Amino acid sequence: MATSGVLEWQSDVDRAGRVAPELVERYRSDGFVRVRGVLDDEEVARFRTAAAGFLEAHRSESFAKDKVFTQLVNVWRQDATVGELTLHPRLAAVAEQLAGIRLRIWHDHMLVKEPHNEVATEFHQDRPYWPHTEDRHSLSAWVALVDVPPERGCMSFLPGTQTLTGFRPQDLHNEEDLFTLDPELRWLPRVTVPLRAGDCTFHSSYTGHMALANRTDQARIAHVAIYMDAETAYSGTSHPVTDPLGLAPGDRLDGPMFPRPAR
Ligand code: AKG
Repeated sequence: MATSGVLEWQSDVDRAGRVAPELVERYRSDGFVRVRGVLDDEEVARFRTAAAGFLEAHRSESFAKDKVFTQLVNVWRQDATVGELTLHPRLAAVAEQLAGIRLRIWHDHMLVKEPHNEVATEFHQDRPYWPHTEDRHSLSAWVALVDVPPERGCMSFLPGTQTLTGFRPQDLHNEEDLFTLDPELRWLPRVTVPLRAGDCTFHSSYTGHMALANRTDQARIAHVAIYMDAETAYSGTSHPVTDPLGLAPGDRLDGPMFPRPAR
């Protein structure tokens, strides 16, 4: 257990993935919550080593081609150790308590802000990008594999925005874009959430969020497991994860490409 002198850092989750009802309530009212100590020190070291190795071997395959982040998608299908993290039963147990429904993996991605990338990920919602229909809820588990203070690029959230379900996709390169859709959102409190390695934030796919720039010498390595309602169907719109699959609108997003996480 690490102490900061001000805070006693501790785990918010037991080995089986149970969290206190207050955390579930906080997630449901704010649209995000921090869960400390989802991974223990040994797990952090193992997953960080695997993620860093995968990053070195695959950096050139980044889906994002600019300085915002290096983005490696569906790592769980390519690296067995990182796959254990994506399908981690403790992480999934927390996600299902927060969501209150059965979930599947939509996809994962490793999001790395390289040292001194100096570029923020601007405010956006996730769900408008996704080709989903018939879903009741979806959420991301953003796992810090290194310490992520604000200066290394932690996330900030707009509490309560998980109820805003009608917006078009927003440009995460454009600081203004979300606020042009609703100028009132500019005046909401912005909650910035630093994480120690092994901590996690969960955010609803409709919650407005951004990540600060990395202004440090060390890479910000985050691994994000994204969960969708187990009943989700394909809407028919284009997305890099579903485009190669030859799906028809209305097909269920299930089977081995969209597994239920490990139990
Ligand atoms: C997400 O996980 O939905 C994000 O937008 C993360 C942004 C980042 O880590 O830079």
